[in-house]
Amino acid sequence: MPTVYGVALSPFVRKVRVALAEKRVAYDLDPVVPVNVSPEYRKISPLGKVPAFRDGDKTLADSSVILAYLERIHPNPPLYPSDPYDYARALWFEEYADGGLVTIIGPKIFFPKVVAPRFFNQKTDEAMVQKAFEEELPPMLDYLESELAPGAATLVGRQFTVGDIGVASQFVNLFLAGFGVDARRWPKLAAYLSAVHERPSFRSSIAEERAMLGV
Ligand SMILES: N[C@@H](CCC(=O)N[C@@H](CS)C(=O)NCC(=O)O)C(=O)O
Repeated sequence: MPTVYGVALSPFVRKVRVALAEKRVAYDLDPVVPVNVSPEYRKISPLGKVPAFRDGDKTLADSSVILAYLERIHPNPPLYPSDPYDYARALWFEEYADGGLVTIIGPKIFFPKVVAPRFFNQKTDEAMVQKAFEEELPPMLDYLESELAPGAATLVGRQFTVGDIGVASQFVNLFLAGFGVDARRWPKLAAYLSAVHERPSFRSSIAEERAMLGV
């Protein structure tokens, strides 16, 4: 059975777990916390980050790399469109999440609201969190709202892709931190996120993470 390394609350670990669930692949989870990682772990993940992945004697790091590998090993259901432009758009939304949304939701909202007080006994910088939520995040949500078709449950055509996994995974962290997406201001995005988070693949991760945090 393959092993996923990394704590469940990481949006990048969640991406891998959701992809495995979509593809109905069983795996073990080794909940590595990416702080002062061991030299052994660094051999699997040279940047010291989570997730990493082991499949027999093969190891990989980085959620996007792992998802690309999984697609080749377990092609069904496909999480990458076959049309070249749709394929690139799915990668773009994955990048929008992994390189864009995370820079606000991770260090400016989820970390100070959830990780700092619970795991590091640190006070939340509420002013930073409010500024991130009220000023920095909205333009990023405006863009997603503009990209969604009315009633769409997927970002690229009608196929559920790595783009949806990346984007919806970041919003799990926003919601776990106690924030939401205002359906009056971003109606398509709010409905889209509800639909994606209702998928069994996301539902089981979210339930497990809520139980971990007691929220
Ligand atoms: N591009 C990487 C990002 C992974 C990442 O930043 N993971 C965070 C946890 S959410 C981490 O390990 N941070 C520890 C560090 O940067 O040292 C991926 O997609 O896997």
